[in-house]
Amino acid sequence: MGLLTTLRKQKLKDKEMRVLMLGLDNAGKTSIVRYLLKEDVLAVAPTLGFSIRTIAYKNIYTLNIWDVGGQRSLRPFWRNYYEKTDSLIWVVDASAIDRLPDCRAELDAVVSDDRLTGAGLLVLVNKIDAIEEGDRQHVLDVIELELGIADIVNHTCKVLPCSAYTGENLDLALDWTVEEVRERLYMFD
Ligand code: G3D
Repeated sequence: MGLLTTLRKQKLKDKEMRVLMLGLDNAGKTSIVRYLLKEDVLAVAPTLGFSIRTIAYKNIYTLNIWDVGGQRSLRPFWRNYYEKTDSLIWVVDASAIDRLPDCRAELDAVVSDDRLTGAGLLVLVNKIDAIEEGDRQHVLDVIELELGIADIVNHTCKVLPCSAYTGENLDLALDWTVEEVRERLYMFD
């Protein structure tokens, strides 16, 4: 067992997980965290650096969520947050299809960084409330295709539509994240 795995397992025994939340600016990262913390989602202001928010998951695990600003000028600094990440959440704006090429380029760079190898990857397609019911599957298919999700092989990956406004699928997002980390780290027992 490698040193990194040992350290991560120790952290898991301490019941702590480090979750890095990234994506382009305006995707809804801060709003999602605010929803999960039962804070007023409509009171968000742009994240100008990063913030660490702590979520107690089912009174068992403590999730430290690193919400890092996604403005172009901040993206070169993302790599400073990779170390010790257990799980990655990538947030995409379902209503900003025109930004998918930019989103893909950034996601490609993130998932191919060695420091994140092995971390689970949850792609949250946020603002799904803004898409007509009948168009949702099509929008999800386009996003999966444009982001090249099928080509991501070095991360266990899941795509979930969600909304920080309605809370749709956000409990499921946490469940998946925690379960993926738990299964992966205990696999070495
Ligand atoms: P960021 O942290 O990724 O930069 P924010 O994104 O959380 O600051 O959200 C950016 C804008 O998107 C905010 O609107 C916010 O209210 C809106 N938003 C976030 N999540 C959702 C969602 O699920 N559905 C919809 N319809 N809008 C959402 P403003 O107007 O403040 O820029």
